[in-house]
Amino acid sequence: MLSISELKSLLATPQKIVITTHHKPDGDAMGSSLGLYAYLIQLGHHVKVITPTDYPYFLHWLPNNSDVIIYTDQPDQSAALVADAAIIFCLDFNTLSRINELGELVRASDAYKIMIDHHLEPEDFDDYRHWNINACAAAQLVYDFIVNELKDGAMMNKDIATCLYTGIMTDSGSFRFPSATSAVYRIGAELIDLGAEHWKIHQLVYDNATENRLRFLGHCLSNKLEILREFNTAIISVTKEELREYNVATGDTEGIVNYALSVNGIRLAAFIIERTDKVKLSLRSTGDFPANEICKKYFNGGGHRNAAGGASDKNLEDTRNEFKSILTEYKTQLLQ
Ligand SMILES: [Mn+2]
Repeated sequence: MLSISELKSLLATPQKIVITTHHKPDGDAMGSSLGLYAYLIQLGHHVKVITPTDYPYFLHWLPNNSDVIIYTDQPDQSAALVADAAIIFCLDFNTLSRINELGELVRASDAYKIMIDHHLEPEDFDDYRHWNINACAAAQLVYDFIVNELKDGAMMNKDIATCLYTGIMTDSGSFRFPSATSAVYRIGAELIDLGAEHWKIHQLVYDNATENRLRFLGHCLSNKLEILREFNTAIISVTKEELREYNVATGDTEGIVNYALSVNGIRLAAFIIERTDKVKLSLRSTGDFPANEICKKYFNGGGHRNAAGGASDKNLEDTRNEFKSILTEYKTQLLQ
């Protein structure tokens, strides 16, 4: 393990640095990565952000987005950068399986590995860890890392603030989840003072839907929403054919599960989607209902208590039925 002073002295001279984040990056993954990127380039480091896969169009406006390398587009260049890096920052994930094939490349690299994350049960692959499950976003921890660990708050600027605000906003449900504590609001205020245009960021992320996305959402709500009042649970499940029919792109399915959760009295919502290789599940819950437990126990996944995901090798119909049969076990908690 590295100490913070060893890490600080390492960062005192220009290094080859890779920042990577989980596959199918979301607002926090990209916001924390590009926020740290904007900080590190100021110090004169040679920095690359490498994502395992592509990510939604509504994150492409983030500062320095054009410098991001997508592993699946440029595997050889990505592998060379990882092998050559002196430091690899791993943001918003804590097991190497979350970054697909990049994971084994990172493991094999001689670089110092720095984990900045807020997910449960970190794997032991890192040399320095800034980890806190109570943080609402990895972006919050990047803020804390720069300002309180490296004591380099003077280097904060508008680009960093914009990226970190995006990460905190998206992972905290626009500052409304219980994880959005008064401390998080204070960081938000600080980021606004540094130049983050909160109204514009919100608009670019949330009021930026394609026509396809909105029509697909309409289809899900009108035709696919299933309410199980006996379990206070709502399910939306969609087939491959429907994804094709609506021309659904990366990111278009994001957040649809939250509409199911917004129905009055619903404690648990599932969005079940048939992908080419697997059936994927995305669960959301309210209060202390452990969505992550269901994902971990039955669907080879995990996540946070109120937001978790998993996958199944069964077909869509069987996966939906399996999910429904599991609800009996949780009936008391669901009806609380
Ligand atoms: Mn996150």
